[in-house]
Amino acid sequence: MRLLYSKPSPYSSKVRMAAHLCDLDIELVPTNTADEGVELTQSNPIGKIPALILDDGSTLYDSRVICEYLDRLAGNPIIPQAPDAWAATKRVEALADGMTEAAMAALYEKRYRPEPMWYEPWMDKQWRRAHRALDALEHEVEGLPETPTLAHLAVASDLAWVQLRFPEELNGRHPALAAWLDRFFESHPDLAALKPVA
Ligand SMILES: N[C@@H](CCC(=O)N[C@@H](CS)C(=O)NCC(=O)O)C(=O)O
Repeated sequence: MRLLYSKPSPYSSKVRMAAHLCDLDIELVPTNTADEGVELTQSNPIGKIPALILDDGSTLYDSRVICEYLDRLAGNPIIPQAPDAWAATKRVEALADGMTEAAMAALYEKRYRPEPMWYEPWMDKQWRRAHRALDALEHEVEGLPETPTLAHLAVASDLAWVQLRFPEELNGRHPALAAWLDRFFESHPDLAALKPVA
């Protein structure tokens, strides 16, 4: 299997952590989404990473679908299958990824639009969304089980991305989450090696 990814991408980081815990070997293909290259757009018409190319040439996206697939291939080591535990895991994943989606929308506003066109009320809305999600994550991480699940991977990759792009948001505004992230990566150095980096 081959994974179209980039090093700073939080969703790619989550998939790489999942593949690691599922003990699956995946070839990594560095991919710049700005190029809208043929391999990317043929693998994922939406033109986003991560995208997984399976051995038979078929493809999978987005990160949540890829993680589900890897977990099934490996016999469910990271997604509990009992309904309540499954729901708790997937809710935290959706919350962490949704937080990142909002913060990334605010980032993209400044990255991809000329400054005179930046629309502050829209960026403010994204940050209100991200802040609510970060507040909720502070409570959610307290209830996570000891053994890492997909929920831990989503929270860790998403928080590490916030720390990379908006360090003050995590270290200054959410020190409890920053401390959780430090503790998690200290206990799991193999996963720390897969966090988003510039
Ligand atoms: N919901 C998707 C989100 C994927 C996503 O937004 N990926 C970003 C990189 S982390 C991307 O490809 N951005 C390029 C763009 O939006 O043009 C997932 O979980 O895979």
